[in-house]
Amino acid sequence: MSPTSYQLLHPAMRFRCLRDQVMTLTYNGPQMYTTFCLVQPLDIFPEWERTLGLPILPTVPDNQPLSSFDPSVPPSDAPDGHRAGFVNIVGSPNVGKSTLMNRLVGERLSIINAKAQTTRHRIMGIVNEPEYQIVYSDTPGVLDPAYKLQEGMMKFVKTALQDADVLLVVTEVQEDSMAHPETLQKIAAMDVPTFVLVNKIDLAQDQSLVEAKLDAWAAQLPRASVVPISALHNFNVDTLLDRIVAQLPVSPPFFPKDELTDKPMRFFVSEIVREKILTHFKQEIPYSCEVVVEAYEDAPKIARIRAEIHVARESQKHIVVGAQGRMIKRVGMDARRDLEGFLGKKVFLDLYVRVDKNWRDDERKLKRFGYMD
Ligand SMILES: Nc1nc2c(ncn2[C@@H]2O[C@H](COP(=O)(O)OP(=O)(O)OP(=O)(O)O)[C@@H](O)[C@H]2O)c(=O)[nH]1
Ligand SMILES: [Mg+2]
Repeated sequence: MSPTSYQLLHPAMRFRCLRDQVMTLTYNGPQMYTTFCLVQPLDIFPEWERTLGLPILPTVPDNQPLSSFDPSVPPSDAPDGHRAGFVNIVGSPNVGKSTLMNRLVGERLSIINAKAQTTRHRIMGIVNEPEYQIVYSDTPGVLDPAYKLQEGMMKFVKTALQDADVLLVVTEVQEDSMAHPETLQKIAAMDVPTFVLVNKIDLAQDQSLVEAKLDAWAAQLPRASVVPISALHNFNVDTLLDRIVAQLPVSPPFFPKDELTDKPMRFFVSEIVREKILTHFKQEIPYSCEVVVEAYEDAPKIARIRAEIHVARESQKHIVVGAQGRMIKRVGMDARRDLEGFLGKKVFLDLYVRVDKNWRDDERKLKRFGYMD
């Protein structure tokens, strides 16, 4: 299909166009009609139309070539000099990406754990100031997928590499190069402002080790700025923020200015439960569990939540439940305590364990859990 312009018949839409598809669409400002180019997929239109309650129609078929479309040009009602952009965080597993994003956003959006592969989704954290909006994305650690769940996780990373306005490549002081060389090559070929953040420098025995790592990364990604940080101890993170803002394109905001994330409350509830599973279980259990919030009743003083922990095998169910239900009780108690802090009210949490045979390789299940389209 050849590129075509479409008009969004809503007076206040924002969009983000990436070569052949529209990536994100928000609508929060007044008085704007806009056109955008789209090759595919057209099947997202009905969903948008339902959400907006408005039609999206092709405009005069001007067939504007995609190459002439510049999404960084602000529409006419962009506040003067306002900057906005997607600042995407990528890197090997366990290097501190989520710790950094939480630090930059100032909220505990992503769960953190000493075990690798803690983050499974792309999680956006939005920082709003009158003169800019930064949309950070935390992503799963890059790896070679061994099963379909990991394929889904790596798709999130792929998209984050494609739509970044600024890229934050996180590594840690012990890491010489990215665990996934193909991704490093991709990053080296990209043409967006890139920072390599050598994290965990608090663990370095001496300064010369840090300097050697900075040099090694400068050699691998010559166009990038290499910055030593400690996300955990908040070292150098403020300076980084100023440098990120300086690289943001001039653009209106992509999200309403009071929004903190793209994910719903249920997502964070399920992540808090999963975090407790990561804390309480070893070996394959954390990697075989998925948490789904089945019911969420939000009363003024109490939230009543029912969540299911899906495991891949019967034997895992026995481990997660534990003798006389002791383990699931501990997970539930810890999760409830955190949830009460997070939601700022009392929480009644009901946890169930359910065997969902080999869900990690079941496309239907992975779609339901949000890992695949
Ligand atoms: N000493 C030290 N530890 C850190 C620092 N930043 C993160 N960590 C620890 O490193 C571990 C992994 O942190 P995460 O933020 O979960 O790492 P991640 O890159 O998001 O991991 P995945 O989501 O599994 O890819 C946790 O135990 C953190 O507390 C740091 O600056 N110094
Ligand atoms: Mg993470």
